[in-house]
Amino acid sequence: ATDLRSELKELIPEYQERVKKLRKEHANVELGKITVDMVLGGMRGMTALVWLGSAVDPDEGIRFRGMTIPDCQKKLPGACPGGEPLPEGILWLLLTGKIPNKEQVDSLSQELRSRATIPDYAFKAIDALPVSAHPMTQFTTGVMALQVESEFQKAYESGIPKARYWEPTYEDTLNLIARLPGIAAYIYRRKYKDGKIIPLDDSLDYGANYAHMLGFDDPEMLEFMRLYISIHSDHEGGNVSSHTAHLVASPLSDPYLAFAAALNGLAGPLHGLANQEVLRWIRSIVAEFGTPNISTEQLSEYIHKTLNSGQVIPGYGHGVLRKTDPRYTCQREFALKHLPNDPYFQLVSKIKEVVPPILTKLGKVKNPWPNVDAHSGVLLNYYGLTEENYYTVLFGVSRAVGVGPQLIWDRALGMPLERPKSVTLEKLEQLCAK
Ligand code: FCX
Repeated sequence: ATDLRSELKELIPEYQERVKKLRKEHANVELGKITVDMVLGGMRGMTALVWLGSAVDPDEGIRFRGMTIPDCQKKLPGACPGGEPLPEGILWLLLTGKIPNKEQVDSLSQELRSRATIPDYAFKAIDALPVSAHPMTQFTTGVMALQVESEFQKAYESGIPKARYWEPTYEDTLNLIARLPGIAAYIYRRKYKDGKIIPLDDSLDYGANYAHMLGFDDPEMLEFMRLYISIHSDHEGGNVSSHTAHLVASPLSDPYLAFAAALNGLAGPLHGLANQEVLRWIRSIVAEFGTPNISTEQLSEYIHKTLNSGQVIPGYGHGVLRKTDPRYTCQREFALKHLPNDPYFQLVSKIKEVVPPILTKLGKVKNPWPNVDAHSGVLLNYYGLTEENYYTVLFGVSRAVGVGPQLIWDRALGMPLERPKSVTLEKLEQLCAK
């Protein structure tokens, strides 16, 4: 089918059967043991969630429905032949597990544009905040205002049966994804530019339209936005934003409520806000030495200064990854192709040489290598999106493309309310004393 909803509808019975079979025939299969270290250590390594769209291997990094980033670049349709994957293609892939053709992706582009109209009160809700409010605060406020139109909430109130929950969830998710760029662009224009809305361009795809509405029309920037949204979309289910969305949706909170919660998690400096922190840190290096063109010794000295003051090196380390993040690598390749001589890019390259040995020497850092956030800022900065406090909003728009499909599957598969067990500290001590 050229229509995503019909394609999905055909798949649901088969997936439902698979889940039913697992629960019926394998309910008691053990997936590992739970240790005290896991309970006190942020549940690292504890397999506790099902996530259909993607999985992260510690060494290899992300695969979207089994496909690496280079696979996606090769096999998913681009705006032009050989171009970066269109986010519409990623959305299609994550939701259905199938590689869409150009016609399917174009029809999804068109569908998203047709759903993109934002009610005026959403802009007004944002306007009620001072311009000085952090862009992520303005963003969640905008998303909460969009919730007013939730189809799921209306359908639930009118008694929709459980077997059909996925349908209004699909509608909410597609409407949310369609409207996020307009909300996000408005925040950028309001905070940093003239406040005037640049309307959607009917000839542009999703990623290009977002760049356009922000005020950027350089074809290279449009390509970067397509790549950016695609690689930031999904990173399996246990990261803070994805897990939050899934958790909050589990008592049947609608996709807007769930996604606003996810954004609030993304806004933490150890998660999505790290992209902002990276550029801020790079700027502080340049300010310290008066130039981005510094020696290895100067850089090493500055890294030690950051660590000695008790701060983390933003953009380095990861909860799951143990090698360089392929999302970093593909941004580096994009930079090598389009901006090899940019002094900030060269500084980022130097940081990648100097930081890992220093973090390794600390002896406690499990992954000294760069993550996705170590690179995005210098690319955005190069294309004129210099306001780093805005960067996490770009991450947020992208994350909806990954989280949204899972929320639809959660309802299609009848996933229950999430409710793990907790213990008191005394109880934990008692269990250990045994
Ligand atoms: N700089 C300095 N210290 C670091 C570090 C870094 N980049 N990364 C980890 N460490 C420290 C931890 O702070 C911890 O120290 P402590 O025992 O004194 O508290 C120790 O090393 C062990 O942490 P580790 O097990 O390696 O890492 P975690 O799984 O606990 O945390 C994050 C992973 C990502 C939170 C951590 O590496 C970090 O703070 N990195 C910097 C922030 C960042 O880039 N976040 C973005 C991550 C991601 F890509 C995303 O969500 O977008």
